[in-house]
Amino acid sequence: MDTGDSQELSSGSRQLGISFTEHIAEEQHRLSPAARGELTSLLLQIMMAAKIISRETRKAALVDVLGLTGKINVQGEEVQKLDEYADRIIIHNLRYTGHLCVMASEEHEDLIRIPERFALGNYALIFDPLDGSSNIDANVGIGTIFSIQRRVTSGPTGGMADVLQRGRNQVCAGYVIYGPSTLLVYTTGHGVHAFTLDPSVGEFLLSMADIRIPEEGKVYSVNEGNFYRWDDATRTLVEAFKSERNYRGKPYTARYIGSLVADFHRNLIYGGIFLYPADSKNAKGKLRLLPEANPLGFVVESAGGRASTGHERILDIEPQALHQRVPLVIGSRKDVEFAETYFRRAPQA
Ligand code: FDP
Repeated sequence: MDTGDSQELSSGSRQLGISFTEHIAEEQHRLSPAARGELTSLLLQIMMAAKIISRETRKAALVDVLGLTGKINVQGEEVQKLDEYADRIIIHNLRYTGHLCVMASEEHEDLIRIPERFALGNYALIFDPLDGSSNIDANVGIGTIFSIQRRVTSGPTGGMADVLQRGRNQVCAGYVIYGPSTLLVYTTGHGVHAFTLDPSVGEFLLSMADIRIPEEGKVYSVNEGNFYRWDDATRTLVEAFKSERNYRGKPYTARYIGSLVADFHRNLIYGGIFLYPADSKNAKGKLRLLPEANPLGFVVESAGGRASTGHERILDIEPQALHQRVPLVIGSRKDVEFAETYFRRAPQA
């Protein structure tokens, strides 16, 4: 029986409807035929964790998982039960694979070591298990964000240097949104692809291939409740978006969910800009460089967009600490460039 390429069922890794599993196997073969499949297998385990988290978020209200644990995390925020659950699922699904040397989660103060009984691998995984957690109880889209770096240390364990790498070194990054449908978006720097979980077959199926963010958008997305905490440059910029004093010469539409993955994904598809600038309460911004800004920066740049602090490219920042925060200005290229002209006129915090 001929099971070779001549009988191909699909016409390539970017055919809509193809499963995530088949897509990444095909992509690996196409982009690096000599690879040993480590990254592929890592991504499959991330997909597995996402399926479990998706299942739990769907039935959470029924089984009393929603609500706070009563604990405060390293960021000084209240920890939601689902955050803890998602964090545990990811660690347990990834630590034994033999592909990771270390992990870092937004929920853990220190690095997460691979237990000695498991083999070490060539990659480091950085993740935010459940982003947008203040929205959990309201049934609003929340998500998991992940970033994969190649190991740079040698020795018996991975270390901080594996995690504290510039965003431009990322091998792969993406996110999963648990919303009306569960969506997985990822890039290895060669196109951004989205997969929708089909619950009837339990597989993520390719729903958008080679996503390109529109060069300019109509949407600005920022928590305007912080207006009186902003500096003059930020206030003038946001006023420009609301008026005709912007390069498009017409007002933008405001959209703010308050769940980074959901706000980011909407702008990726429709075009637009998301900002979480520094303010008098969050002098360095609120969002984290490693589990949030870097992976979304890698995704947006791979889709033709731009990610910046307002002063410098996110992916060029040399990380100093695991939980470092940065101002984030991200989205359509022209909108971000327009915003940068305002921030660059103001002194850098
Ligand atoms: P949350 O606090 O709900 O986890 O990263 C944290 C984050 O959400 C982002 O998802 C979101 O974009 C931002 O904070 C919302 O912050 P504000 O409530 O200050 O607007």
